[in-house]
Amino acid sequence: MTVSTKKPLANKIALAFLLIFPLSASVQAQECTYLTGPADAGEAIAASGSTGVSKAWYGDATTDYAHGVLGDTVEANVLYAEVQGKDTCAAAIRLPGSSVFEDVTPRIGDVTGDGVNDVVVIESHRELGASLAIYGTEEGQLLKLASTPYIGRAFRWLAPVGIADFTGDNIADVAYVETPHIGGILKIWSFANEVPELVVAMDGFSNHRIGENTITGGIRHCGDGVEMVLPDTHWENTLIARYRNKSITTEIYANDTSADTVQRALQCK
Ligand SMILES: [Ca+2]
Ligand SMILES: [Ca+2]
Repeated sequence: MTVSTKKPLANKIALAFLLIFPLSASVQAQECTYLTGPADAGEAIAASGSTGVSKAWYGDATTDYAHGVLGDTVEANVLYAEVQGKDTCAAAIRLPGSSVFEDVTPRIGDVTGDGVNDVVVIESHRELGASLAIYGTEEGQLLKLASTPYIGRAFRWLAPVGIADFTGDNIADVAYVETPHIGGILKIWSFANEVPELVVAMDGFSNHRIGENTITGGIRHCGDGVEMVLPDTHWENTLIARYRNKSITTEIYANDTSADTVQRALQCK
């Protein structure tokens, strides 16, 4: 309930203030209004000094896609992104009703090779399942630069391993596990010049369990090139996977997949 109390003296003072300082109302800072996203969705922040997208996060919680592999059926309809050096409200893009961002957090990196940071996200279509999509910004607007084909069926997901240059062309690539719950396939994609290209695919991996709101494993640099840390399909072993000579080789790091073990592997221990 709103209580209205008349304060004639205060009103006169306020009016006098406005007459004396007529510009004060027009120099107010711009208000940015953001929709709230899924409760456990994190934000991504780019390294300082980089160009392009500096911060990205999800908004507008929706229950339109009742898959629920991330612990609840609340996903996001909107992606927000701030751009380095631009002191304005964040750019925003809303997916059409057929799709949601089914993800834990956006990722920031330059995967197109132009030196400008992009946003890497998971989009799920209600009939075709997940796709990995790359967004950039242009004149304050977010736009999709490239994406992988949808998996092809509803409720089929993918979980990113990380962003790194696996191929050695000095342009970061993206690795993910497709269908990590039902026999995961590790895929590395290049998005150089905004052209999606599947570099390699190999089955036998997983990096997510149904109901968890985190993705297990990731990328490590331990002096022997880029390596991936992730569990095998049955979550029996923690593996180190490498892209070498146009194929993926694996090595067993440990015969368990506990969070501690995976963390030790990521820390090169
Ligand atoms: Ca880029
Ligand atoms: Ca590359």
